[in-house]
Amino acid sequence: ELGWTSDRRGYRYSAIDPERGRPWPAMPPAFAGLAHEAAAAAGFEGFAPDACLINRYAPGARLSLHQDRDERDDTAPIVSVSLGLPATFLWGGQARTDPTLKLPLRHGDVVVWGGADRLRFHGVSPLKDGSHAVLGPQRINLTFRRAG
Ligand code: MD6
Ligand code: FE
Repeated sequence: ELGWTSDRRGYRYSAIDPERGRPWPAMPPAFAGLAHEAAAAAGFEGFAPDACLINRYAPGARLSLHQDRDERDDTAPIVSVSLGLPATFLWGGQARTDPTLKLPLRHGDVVVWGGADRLRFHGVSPLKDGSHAVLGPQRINLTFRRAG
């Protein structure tokens, strides 16, 4: 229902894909179901994502420490699915300068965060060189959100 867009006016969630001038493709039910079940397993019942951001990381790419705070509903968790090359997830605190845990993420891993931890700082260390048996020299991360 919603996708992350950027233009001269800045960044925001939008119901229209600006490249096609049409609504985004529907979330595959299997993906929405996986996100719902992963959230429930982590204690967040009733998660119904309306957005899935897809980020591709090539070797060397990183994601600096940040908070996910562009979603209207911050009572809903974030569900993050990692595919392809392994990565190190940085799990910080409520302040940018808090110490970070380093969590290895491998193909198929799912991370859920929400509740009191919903706005924790987090990021991804620079991806190491390599090639994944299925996806080749890349990592793909899906994050499911309740954005609207
Ligand atoms: C990850 N991704 O790739 C963590 N945040 O493991 C994120 O923290 C993230 O993929 C905001 C927007 C897109 C993302
Ligand atoms: Fe994030």
